[in-house]
Formats: sequence, C-alpha cells, structure tokens
Amino acid sequence: MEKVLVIGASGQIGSELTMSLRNVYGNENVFATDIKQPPQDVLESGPFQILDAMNDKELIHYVIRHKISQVYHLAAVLSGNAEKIPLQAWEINMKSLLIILDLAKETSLKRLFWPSSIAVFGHSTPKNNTPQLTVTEPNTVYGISKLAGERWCEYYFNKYKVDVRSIRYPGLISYKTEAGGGTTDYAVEIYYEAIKNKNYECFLKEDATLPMMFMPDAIEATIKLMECESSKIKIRSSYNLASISFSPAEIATEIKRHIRDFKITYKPDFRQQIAESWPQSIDDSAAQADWGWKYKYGLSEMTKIMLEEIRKKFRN
Ligand code: AKB
Repeated sequence: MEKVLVIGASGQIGSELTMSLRNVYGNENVFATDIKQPPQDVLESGPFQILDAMNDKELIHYVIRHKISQVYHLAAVLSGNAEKIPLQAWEINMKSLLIILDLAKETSLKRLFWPSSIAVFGHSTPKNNTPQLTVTEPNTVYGISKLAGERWCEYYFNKYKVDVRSIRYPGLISYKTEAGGGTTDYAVEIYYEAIKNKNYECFLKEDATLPMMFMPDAIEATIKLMECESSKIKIRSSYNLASISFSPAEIATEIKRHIRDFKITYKPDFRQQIAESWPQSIDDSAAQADWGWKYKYGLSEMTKIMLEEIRKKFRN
C-alpha cells in the first residue's frame, strides 16, 4: 500500500488534493503537513502534523518513520507575495525543493510531485497557444524559481533516477481554501465579493486574459500524472496544462448571468505587470499525448458551481 505525504496541505491545492488522495489511498495512508493549521476536514480525516518544509532533518525523519512512498511537495510563495520578499521567496521556493529532491535520492521514495507554473514564461514567450518547448525568460522571482526548479527536477531524474513529475499550473480557482498571494487570485476573490457585496474592485485590467483552471480539473490531472506508468512520462521538467482562458471582463459577464446587479471596477496594481508577462493560452498537447489529459470544466460550469458552493459556505 502506498504511503503518501502532502507538504503544504493547508494551502489552496494541498487542502483539496489531500482529501482526494485520502479517497484513493485511504485516510490513514495520506499524511498531511504544513506550517499552518489545515481546514477541518483535512485535520479530522487523517494524520496531520505541523512541519516546516525547510527543516530537512525533521522532514527526513517523518518520511522514514511513516515509510512514505510518494510525496507531493506544494509549499511555495506565489507570484504576488514573492515580489514583496524576493530573496526570502527564492530561498523558500528553491531550498524546500532541493531538500525534497535530495531526500528522494537518498531514501526509497518512489515518486515525487512538484508544481511548476505558467510563471516560467515571460514577455519573449509566444502569448497564444504557448508551446511546451519555447522561450522561457521569466522576470518575476516566482517565475525564476519555478524555471530553476524545473531544471533541477529534470537533473535529478537524469542523474539520480528520481521519479519526479510536474505540471505548469495555470491560475487555479476553488471555493474551499482561498488562494494566497498570486496574480490569478482575483478570479477567486471575484466570486466571494460578488456574493458578499455584489461588486468587486479588480487588481488587473479588464482585458488581462490569463490561462485558468477549475480546481477539480487540476486535482484530477495531478493524480492522473502521478498514477501514470513511469515510461510514459516523457517530460521531466514540467508539463504544460490547459483548460479555460478568460479576462476579468469575461468572468464578470459570466457572474452577471447569475447576479444581475453585479458590478466590477478596475484598479490595476503591480500584479498587472506580472499578468502582462504571462501567456494568454497554453498548448498542452504533450500532456494529452503522454498521459491522456483532458479538462472537463468550462467558465460557465465553473461559475455556477463556485457561486452555489460559496453561497452554501456563507449560509453555514
Ligand atoms: C500565481 O498567480 O502566482 C499562481 C500561478 C499562476 O502560479 N496562481
């Protein structure tokens, strides 16, 4: 039986991924860690421990003690926050990855997942249908750390046979745990504000189109990639992954179909520059061909579910 560890289990991806992995592998076999408390369901359904991903000694003890066979390492400082604390963000994002890559090399860890991002691309990258292999000249700290991380993953695979797998996530949208410190976070905040106040002041311009994805699709892709036979994984840096692309104006129009008097205003801040450096849509044909990826949720299905679930949350 697999013993799975999720590092960063209290975050936006981690909290949902932990619950899905517990459904697959059994509650007692999925261990969750983070430096902050997780949502109630993660806490109550299986093992959780406060553990800092930067503490290599504690981490290695934990992995050996629980005979961990797979790790999902999700802890990171996202794009917006990283610009405020560049050197600290670099240190956290890089050191925690190198600790876990080296741990995988030294122990009997079978598989490792690490998330990359569309942030590896920059101004010189083709904006539409961005290819898997293209110019990568990111100019955010987060993007630089993700690109360097991709190179390290491929290096550990080639040199030490560490079975590491990765996805370049687009902006992720979910109702369960709010995102923190990203450029694409507006697409989560907008739903909460639409229900609470019927208006939203957006920190990006109305036409800032970005690649996005509903969390259930992202979780499915992640588990699918990790379950795939090793020989099928041809890319050991990180896979492009695509579903929907939209601008703040387009998501606002979709919300207005449900909340007629919803209003959006625009007050772009420093994150607009980050958004302008990222692609608008992604070519994920490699992920489709290698491990059969296909997304399910479009903007309208996602909006319906987001509004229903956030309403339920407020009622409770
Ligand atoms: C961010 O906005 O920083 C993240 C990402 C696209 O990686 N959501």
